[in-house]
Amino acid sequence: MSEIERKPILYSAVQPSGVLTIGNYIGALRNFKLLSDDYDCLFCMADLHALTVRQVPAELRRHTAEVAALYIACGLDPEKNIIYAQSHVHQHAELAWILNCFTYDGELRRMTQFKDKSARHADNINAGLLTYPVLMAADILLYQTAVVPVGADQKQHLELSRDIAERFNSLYGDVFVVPEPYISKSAGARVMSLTDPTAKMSKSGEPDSFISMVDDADAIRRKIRRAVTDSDGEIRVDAENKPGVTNLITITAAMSGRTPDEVCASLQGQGYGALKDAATQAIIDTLSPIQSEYKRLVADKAFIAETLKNGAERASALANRTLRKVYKKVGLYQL
Ligand code: ATP
Ligand code: LTN
Repeated sequence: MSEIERKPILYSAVQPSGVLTIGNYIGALRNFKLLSDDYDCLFCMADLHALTVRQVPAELRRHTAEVAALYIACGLDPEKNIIYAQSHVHQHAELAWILNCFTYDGELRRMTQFKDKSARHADNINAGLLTYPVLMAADILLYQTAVVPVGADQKQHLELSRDIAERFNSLYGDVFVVPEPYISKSAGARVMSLTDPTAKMSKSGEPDSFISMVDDADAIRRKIRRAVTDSDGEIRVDAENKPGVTNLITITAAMSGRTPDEVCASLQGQGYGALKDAATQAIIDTLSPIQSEYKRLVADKAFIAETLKNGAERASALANRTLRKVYKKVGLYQL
């Protein structure tokens, strides 16, 4: 446990609301292994957050184990890093309640994700969807997190976490570390849907719109072949006028460790067929080794269970210190 206190804390979470996509990989997972050298890291499966949208119980359970296996298959050592499920550490829900009392209704209603998800799930605009960012603030603040790697879509939520932390600290003294966003060099890499390249690729999108981390070569080839492009035939980066082609260039570059310019230069004078072949190959080459490791891990149910148990124990010990301090500060009777 002392090891976890030496370096600054990095916190990240993914909702186990589906199978992770190459968008999650490019925007998040692929950077984590490098970061884990410089930070003490917690990687969480945000299963409580996933409940804000209706889930099939058996699938939520399965996806939670799968995300854990994927984290490890992407090179994260579960001894060195804390890999755990949010619901296994009860302090998250408890701190979220307290923080709810330090967050204003108006702040929550302004959140872009709340507005988007309310529109997409108009039949289920539950209170959890509104208070989602408060639970996220609790996740982060419980561990005295210094940095949170976030994609553009989560920046607003992190700002709110900072506001809540500062509000609480100004009332009760320095209880929370105020977290900084971590914007990686590749933060610009936002992967778009293959069927509608003006929308973000999302694991809860329709099946042909994303490539999952566990898709086989045939599925990858088929989905890329069908990906929306345009009719001008030129391979160049122009997100506004050529979102589909730009997206394929982004994916190819990210998956082959090149810059978008290098990808364009290597395909000069060729058509979209060549771009799609290059994208397909880059994805298959990157995912193959991860997939074989993933298959081995996910089949080992005892190992996954042990990893989650160990992660929850370590996370819980850390979380408890912050929660005790908060309870004391706000005046809850101490036994
Ligand atoms: P959902 O479809 O359930 O809303 P999602 O696929 O959008 O989920 P999240 O679980 O919200 O993914 O995000 C996990 C991490 O992956 C976050 O750090 C997020 O910024 C990153 N991420 C998600 N989608 C993309 C994308 N298309 N491009 C780049 N990064 C992404
Ligand atoms: N809201 C995030 C998932 C998430 C998270 C967090 C990310 C939940 N808690 C804490 C960073 C820190 C998402 O949808 N990407």
